[in-house]
Amino acid sequence: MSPAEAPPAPAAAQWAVRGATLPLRRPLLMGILNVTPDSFSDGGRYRDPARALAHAERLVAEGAGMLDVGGESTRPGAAEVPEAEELARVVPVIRLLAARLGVPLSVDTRRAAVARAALAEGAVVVNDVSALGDPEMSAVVAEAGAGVVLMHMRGTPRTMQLDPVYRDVVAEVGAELDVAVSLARAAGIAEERIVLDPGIGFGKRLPHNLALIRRLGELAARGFPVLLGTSRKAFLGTLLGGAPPEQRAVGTAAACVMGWLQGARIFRVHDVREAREALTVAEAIQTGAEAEA
Ligand code: HH2
Repeated sequence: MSPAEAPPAPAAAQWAVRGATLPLRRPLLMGILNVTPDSFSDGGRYRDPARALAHAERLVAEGAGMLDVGGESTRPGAAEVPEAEELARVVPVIRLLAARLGVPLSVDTRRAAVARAALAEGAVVVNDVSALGDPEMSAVVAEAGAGVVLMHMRGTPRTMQLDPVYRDVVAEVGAELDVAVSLARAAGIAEERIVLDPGIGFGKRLPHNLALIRRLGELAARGFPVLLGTSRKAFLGTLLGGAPPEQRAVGTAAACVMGWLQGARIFRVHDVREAREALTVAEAIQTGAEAEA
């Protein structure tokens, strides 16, 4: 068998986050909690910490193994939020969830200062859609011993969908993530703390998104766990005849299953129950094991 035909190396089966190791033999669902006024599908709903907690509890009851708290919308065209505003949105919610819930918390931020504050309040992962774009972010992650998600994006949320062009999207996304991994390593972030994410919808057109999911195995072959974020995204609306975000849960679940078959292990979703059911069935068919009651 030539090297080109060799099966992809299995991605790591666990993820070392701050103070814990998360098993990844089974799909890990990362429930989304956007404490923003303007996120594309759930903006404005969970800004009040008590409502955020109630929703977080629901996500956990539905099967979320961790929660991702975000205070800045990164939807296409979104403008930057001032740092003080992002801190004011995120910090009280992380503090409350850390005190009340037993699941690992991740903070979805591009800012080192927000990451530092969230880690101090009990977050254990930094989910960075700019893959260490803030020059201080890698040091913050390394010093805290936090887990980190390195996501691929072309440009910024304001500009990323203007005219994304790739010759081979999968190869280019992989190569750009390799650069982010080198940065992380150089800053002293341990390899077992790193997760890669192709950044579905971040500077990608429909064919790019489909190719990235279809060929996700090429990313997983690097040996780092892979996170897939397809939840309710615009490409699903396009495929589903213009369905609005709240009608994209089944499409999201289908994308999760395809990602799982290609080696993705962590799924960032709004609709946890639907994704969990689809992945449970897919996994049982794949392994022949009986689904857990
Ligand atoms: N997608 C969004 C935000 N953060 N993080 C990772 N790692 N991967 C993703 O695909 C990803 C992400 C965008 O979705 P959402 O949070 O629902 O919307 P908004 O950015 O409008 O808050």
